[in-house]
Amino acid sequence: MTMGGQGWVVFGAAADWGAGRRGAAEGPAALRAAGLLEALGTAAEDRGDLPAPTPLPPAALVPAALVPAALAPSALARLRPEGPAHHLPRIAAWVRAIRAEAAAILASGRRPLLLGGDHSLPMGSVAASATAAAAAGRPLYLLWMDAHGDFNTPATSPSGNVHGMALAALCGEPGLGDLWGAPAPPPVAPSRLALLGVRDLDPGEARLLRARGAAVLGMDRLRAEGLAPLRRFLEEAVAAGGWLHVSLDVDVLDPTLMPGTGTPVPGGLSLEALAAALALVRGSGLLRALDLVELNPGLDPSGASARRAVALVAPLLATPALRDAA
Ligand code: HAR
Ligand code: MN
Ligand code: MN
Ligand code: MN
Repeated sequence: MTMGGQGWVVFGAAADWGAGRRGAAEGPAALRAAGLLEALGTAAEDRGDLPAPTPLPPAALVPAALVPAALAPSALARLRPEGPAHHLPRIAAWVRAIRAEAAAILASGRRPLLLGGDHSLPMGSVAASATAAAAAGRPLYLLWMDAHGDFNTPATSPSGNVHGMALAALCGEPGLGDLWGAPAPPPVAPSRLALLGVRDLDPGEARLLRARGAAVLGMDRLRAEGLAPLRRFLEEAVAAGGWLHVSLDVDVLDPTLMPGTGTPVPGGLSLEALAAALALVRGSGLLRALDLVELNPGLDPSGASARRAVALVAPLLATPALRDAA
């Protein structure tokens, strides 16, 4: 079979405005230096890194409820980055650029692989997947592999860091203003969302996740049930004729294996467990888009973190064919 119609197109977003510390912007270069493209083979195309976009005017983004009525525009500018969603105008510009790139790749019948960068950036790539799936009449399933829930809003976030709010915003929770511009993407349905490997939820996001009914396959559940809940999630997606987007935050791995990430949390996945989960994803034949985010190579001078990330995703991307190319 030919890979032309379903091959991967890699693009980088060297940005880390959504994270609490700098360094994830070096992720794309480190992943390439660790041999990502060689591992993907000749079927993949590398578009390089997106140019840094110009930040949007803050006034377009601040949700009305968070802006005191009498605040002058100059004072508004000073709300950043100390406000409830740090660096939002810059992040929104990146999100829009990433959405456009991923949408163009999907429209060409190929599959986008976003190299981050921090985990706010998939607000762009998942938005593209949601829009394209809706246009194709397919339900979008989203698998968020992460130590964290990323389900805060500016109102619940303990940090103001937007990478901890990305998934909530994608599910339609308010608070980030007109992040995407028009047309807004269809929200991800929490009933078609699974979080895998979670072990660090803030109280507000834990309540919100529970209220929305998303499947939280946390480390406690994985220890008790293994990958059976993930298998069921993927079977449901297959039965529904869905599309699958996987957003892989490298901090899902245990920090002893993945020290090169900005917000490590002990008690994470082993290499074997993550490889097994990704093998299930591959076997589903549904994978349409992948994000590989939160690698912060400066925190692991040995380079092992980047090499592990490449070794883990390479077999996933060798997926021979989609179940249904429609
Ligand atoms: N939950 C914390 C917050 O919202 C930490 C979020 C850290 N997020 C990431 N991406 N590294 O998963 O601030
Ligand atoms: Mn900041
Ligand atoms: Mn994350
Ligand atoms: Mn995380």
